[in-house]
Formats: sequence, structure tokens, C-alpha cells
Amino acid sequence: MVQEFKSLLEQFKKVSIVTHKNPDADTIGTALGLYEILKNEKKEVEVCNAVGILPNYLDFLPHFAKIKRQIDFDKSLIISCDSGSIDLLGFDLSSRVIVNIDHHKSNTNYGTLNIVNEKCASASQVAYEFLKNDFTITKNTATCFYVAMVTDTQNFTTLNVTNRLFNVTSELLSRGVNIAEVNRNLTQRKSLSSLRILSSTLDTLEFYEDAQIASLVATQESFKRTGATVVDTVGIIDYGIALATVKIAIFIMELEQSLKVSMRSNFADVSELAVHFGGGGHRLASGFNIDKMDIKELLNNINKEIKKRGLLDEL
Ligand SMILES: [Mn+2]
Repeated sequence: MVQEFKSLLEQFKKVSIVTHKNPDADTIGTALGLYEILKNEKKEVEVCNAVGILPNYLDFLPHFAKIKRQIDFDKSLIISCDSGSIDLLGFDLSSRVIVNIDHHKSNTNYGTLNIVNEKCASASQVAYEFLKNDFTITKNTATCFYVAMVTDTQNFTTLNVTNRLFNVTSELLSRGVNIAEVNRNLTQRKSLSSLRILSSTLDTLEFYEDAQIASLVATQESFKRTGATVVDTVGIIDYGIALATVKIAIFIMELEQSLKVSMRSNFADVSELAVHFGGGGHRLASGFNIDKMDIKELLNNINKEIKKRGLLDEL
């Protein structure tokens, strides 16, 4: 398959690397790592995000400042990173040649070339394993791929962390990744608004079904009061799943036009649940967006669906 990728690269002088809406460290890290690889191949490369609200806590990543809101290249090869569906990219990509690099179980294989491996813990692991033998992996690329792995696995604690992932990590470190510097950047540069939205969201914590389900809510009012944006809410949902009795945590964010719902679980398949509501994701971490409605009613609907599917019964 790497031959197919190489021949696609030969056909295009320009490459547009596209990240998904509500970008996280995996989509950004994978894209920026690829940017350097393709620059070294003497390609003209751009990195694009349709929404433009970037996770600024990742601004220490090489080339972060190059990410732009629009696709400027007309006849470029598109490479999408960490996106399970074409809609999540937010660009009109009809009639474009797309290389789809991802690890979501729900990936719809929308690419011309689909490099999708749901066994990988991050899209960056997919990219690394695919490219490592045929392309130069610099320290910068290794750093971007490593940060994507650390964050997508919540510091190597998710179920998809494997022996193979640690081997990949080890290979990345041998390319010169400075772990201490990465750790400091990821853990000790939080914004004040992210701490304030954490505090106000924890106040909303509620439990259902004998505390097997937990909910957290961030309203428009609390976003305005704390000055936080969606980017500042990274990691909040992990507090929902922290209590020993909780099997599924639901985090609802009220955006200007819609509600954004994230779900976490410690064994039940919440990706199916997300697909039911029009979203997608991983078995233990998923989400969806829905038109604005009463939040209590939405929580009720999700709880009903959880019961209907027997998601609390397993094990
Ligand atoms: Mn990912």
C-alpha cells in the first residue's frame, strides 16, 4: 500500500493535509508530523483546519503556526488525519483525491487510499507504521507523532495501548523526542480559563442509575463567565468516569448553535451509542453533535438509549 501512496505523491506536486473539526492533539500532531515528512520530499505542503479554533496548548509543536483555515491549493493531494468521516473535515472535498489516515472503528473509508487501522492507539501510530521504512522521520516529526500518542491514549492508559505501541514510542524517542519538554508543555501551561471552566463544570456533576452514569454540563453562560472555549474543556470528561461506580460518563457542552456531547466508558461500547445519535468515535470514547434542545431531555434520551441497549449490564 505504501507503493500506492508513493505513486500518488508522484502525481501531485502539492499536498493539502487536512485536520478534523474540533481538532485534538492526534489530528494536529499527525498532520504536523506529516508536514515535515512531505517537506523533506520537496513537496509544496499546507496544513488546514476548517474551523480555525485551534488547541493553542499545542502551540509548542513544530510548524503549529502554519495551520490555516482554508485550503489554498487547487489541484493538490488531500491527506486527512484522524477523521472517521469526510463530514468531520468541514471542507468541500468532492472530486479530490484523498488519502485517509485514521484509526477510528467508525471510519467510512471515504478516501481514494484508506490507511485505516483500528488497532492503532492514534492516527499518528498509523502514519508512523505506514511511513517509517520509506520516509525520513526527523526529531520534529517524532515529537508531533509522540504528542498525538500520549494525548490520544490519555498518557498510555487506554485499552488500545499495546506492546506494539510501546515499541513505536521507543522508536520515536530514539529519534530524539525530548519527553521532559513535552510533558512540561502538556501539563504545566494550562490556561486560567481552562481551570475555571473545569471548576464550574464539576459543580454540575450528577449521577443516574445507581451512580453508573455520570453527567457534566458546560452551558453558554459558564463559557461566557469563565472566558473558556471548547478547546479549554479537554480532559474534563475524565473526571466524570473517575468515580468507581461510574460506567459511562456524558459531557454536554452548549455551543452557540448546537450541543456537543462527549461520552466515555470503561467497558461498554459508546461508539454505537454515538452513531445512534449521528456521531461516531471509539468503543470507549465517542461523541456527537445535535441541534440545541433541552439538556435535561437530551440526558434523558441518552440514558434511555443506554438502558435499551443494556450497556450497563455487561460484565
Ligand atoms: Mn485519534
